[in-house]
Amino acid sequence: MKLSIAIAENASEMAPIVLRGDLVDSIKKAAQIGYDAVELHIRDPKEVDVNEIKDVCEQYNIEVSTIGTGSGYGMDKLSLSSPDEGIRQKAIQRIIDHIHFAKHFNAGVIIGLIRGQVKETESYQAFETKLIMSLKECLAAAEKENVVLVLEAINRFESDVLCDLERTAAFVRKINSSHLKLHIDTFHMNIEERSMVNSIKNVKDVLGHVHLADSNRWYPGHGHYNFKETIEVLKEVSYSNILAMECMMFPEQNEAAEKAYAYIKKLL
Ligand code: LER
Ligand code: MN
Repeated sequence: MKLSIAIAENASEMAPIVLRGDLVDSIKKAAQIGYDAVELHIRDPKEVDVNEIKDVCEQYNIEVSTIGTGSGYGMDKLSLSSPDEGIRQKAIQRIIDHIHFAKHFNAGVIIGLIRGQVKETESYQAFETKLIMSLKECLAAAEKENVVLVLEAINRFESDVLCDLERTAAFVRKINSSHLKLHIDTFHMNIEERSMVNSIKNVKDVLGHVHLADSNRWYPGHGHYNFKETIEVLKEVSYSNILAMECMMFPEQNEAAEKAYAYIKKLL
């Protein structure tokens, strides 16, 4: 398993983004700590210089594992399940832009909060119908570019739908595309799952991406989440992709990035 870390140019104080500021500087910092990859959280890929990112990754021998897309929902209010056709089309286009950007790095694209929420639609059925329609359009682009989309299970306090692994995996299986996988996050699992071991074993057929944060969303090792157990079960189900640190930057970003790396590295 390779270690990645969430980076963004800007993020709110409590957002689970570890390294903030100039993307090139964060990529250098991540490489110097020992990370294999970075997870780029970006609002609109059109605002990012692909060649600049490619060059620094090559120079520092580090990859871009994944693209975080949540600010399209948080800042631009885009939603793949919106009843407003204009908003839904803009959300599809934003994800397609992310797919084209991700293609340069052989990276995955995260479908997290940008899927929208049931409470913003008429009913669960309306939500699901629109989300499936939108994902099918995004997946047509993803299949063409051979980019994998990962659908994140997000806890009930942030999302009113697709919160636990069982239901999110069922949704992924229902779509039945080789380019759509399940994305799990230990912070959300700590709230939603009854047993981390059983939950992970039950979704191994669709598992595609993992976020790591401790129970308090600080860096792994600061709270009481059992990472040893989770990493053992990930090995048992032959998960060999990315583990991305998506945690808060406390007490300070460099310390969080270094401590997260040291704690998880020794468990691999
Ligand atoms: C995003 O990956 C996530 O985990 C959500 O909590 C949104 O921040
Ligand atoms: Mn996450």
